[in-house]
Amino acid sequence: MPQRPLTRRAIPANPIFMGLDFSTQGLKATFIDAAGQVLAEPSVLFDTDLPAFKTEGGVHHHADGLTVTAPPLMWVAALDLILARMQKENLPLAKVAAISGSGQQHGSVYLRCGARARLGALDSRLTLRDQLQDVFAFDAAPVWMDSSTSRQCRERDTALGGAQAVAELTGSRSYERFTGNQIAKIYQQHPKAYAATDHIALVSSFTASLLIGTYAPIEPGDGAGMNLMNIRTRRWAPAALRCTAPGLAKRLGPIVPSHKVVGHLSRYFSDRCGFAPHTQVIAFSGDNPNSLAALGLARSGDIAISLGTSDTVFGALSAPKPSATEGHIFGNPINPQGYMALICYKNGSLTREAVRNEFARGSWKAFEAALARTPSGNGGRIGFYFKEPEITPTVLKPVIYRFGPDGRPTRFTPEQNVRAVVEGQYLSMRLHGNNIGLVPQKILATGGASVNKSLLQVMADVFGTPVHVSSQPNSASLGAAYRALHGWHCARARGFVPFEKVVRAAASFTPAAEPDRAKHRIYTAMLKRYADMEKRVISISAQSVRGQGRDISGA
Ligand code: 5FX
Repeated sequence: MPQRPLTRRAIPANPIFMGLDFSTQGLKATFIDAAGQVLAEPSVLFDTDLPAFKTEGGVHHHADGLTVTAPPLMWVAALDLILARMQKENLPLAKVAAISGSGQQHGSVYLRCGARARLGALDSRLTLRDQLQDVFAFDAAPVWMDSSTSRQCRERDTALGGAQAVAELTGSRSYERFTGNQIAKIYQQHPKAYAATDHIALVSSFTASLLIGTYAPIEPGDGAGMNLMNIRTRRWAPAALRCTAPGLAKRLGPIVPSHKVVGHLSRYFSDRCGFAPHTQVIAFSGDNPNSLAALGLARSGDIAISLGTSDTVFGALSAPKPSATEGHIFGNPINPQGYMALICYKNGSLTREAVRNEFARGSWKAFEAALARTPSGNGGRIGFYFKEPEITPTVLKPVIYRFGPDGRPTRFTPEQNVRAVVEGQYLSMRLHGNNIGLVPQKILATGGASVNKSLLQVMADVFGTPVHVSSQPNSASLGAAYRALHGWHCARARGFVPFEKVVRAAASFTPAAEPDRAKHRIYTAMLKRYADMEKRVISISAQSVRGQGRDISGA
């Protein structure tokens, strides 16, 4: 999609729309016009632009190896900084008619009593950061990479009748990173701070709250990532709240449809940055629901694979089958009656990069050459590379497993390691995607690593379907901008308007790889062995976490 600079001299006659994406590593804004054309995309990187917060990849890893948090004040400071950059670039903020946004999913922000009043009375001469330092009941927000709440997950399973019952009710079995389990841990370990908490927000609703000057509600795309929302009614599930912490409903506030105007931009932003006072703010959602919106996936059919910090596989569904073992069902942010299915991997780009650094001299060129020199199927070798504790499947300890064609642990050459990490990741996506109804006719590849053609060819061969790519490598902020445009149209029509009627410019896709049928047959034959080995890996890893196992990680 061609981009042209947006300056005061090139102010479009029509209103413009802004999407803000608070991802794990940074904040990005996407400005579009009413036709969906991208106009400008300023951004901020947490580690380098805000070094005082001392994050690595936007987060703090704690000494227990399981707890991962981020400072919520950093997100506030990032908003200050990106707004300053927008002003410096002379972006015509007064033309912005509506804003929506995206946040890394599952992360939670705990606001103390008095926070609402503070948000509503901001002084436009000061930064947000200066005024919001002490509104947090906790300075650390648990984020999606956290895996420290296994105990709370088991307690939820027991209270609600088992893993399948939790999945049927909330769309997912109990997952460590899901917000309800994080809230339960905070309530149990810090009861005084929990008592002092007036409001609990997701990253998405917290950042929307900054804009509207009061607590913004949660919507069903992101609300489904908490193990607290009834996935079918899209309301809080009382039994799920009860087994989490007392007084939770009032701390969470309501759930509203994703296309709803949750408020208008507070006066602070018109006085300080020149936005129009009536700018609408549409409910913010999670990064994955926003990525779905960027691709216009309102109905079942195509699936998307996003190759990013976390790899995700997702698509729209009309009749979800929540599973006690696989993935998640979320609300579909562009179809209020619809759903989306998602599988999430923690070991995405950073793990591919770690293998590249160790076995391909840190060069993508050498990585691609290694892929080209090795046969599809890797001669029967299968590898599992968990640099981070993994979500799909659950593996709580970082470890690498390598199996030879005879199924025995073995060493791989550098080239075999390169092929094994790529094939293993896609075989896993095919296996687990199938299990929750994500069977692609066509794959839309997005995310930073989707620029790598040889990765896409292996993807096409493993799935046996064509792979298309978007000209927009990072889609959550674009999806948020599209949702701003959509919500604005819905508000004007005083009711829901089908997304595809008003957002015709959903990201344009171009073919990137066609499957090779013979290679696809090799992968289909490999899938059963992969599934069997994955079971072994889960079992070895569970024993090793309990201190009885051994790692088999020959290089
Ligand atoms: C989804 O369930 C996830 O945990 C991740 O994709 C986060 O949303 C990344 F921000």
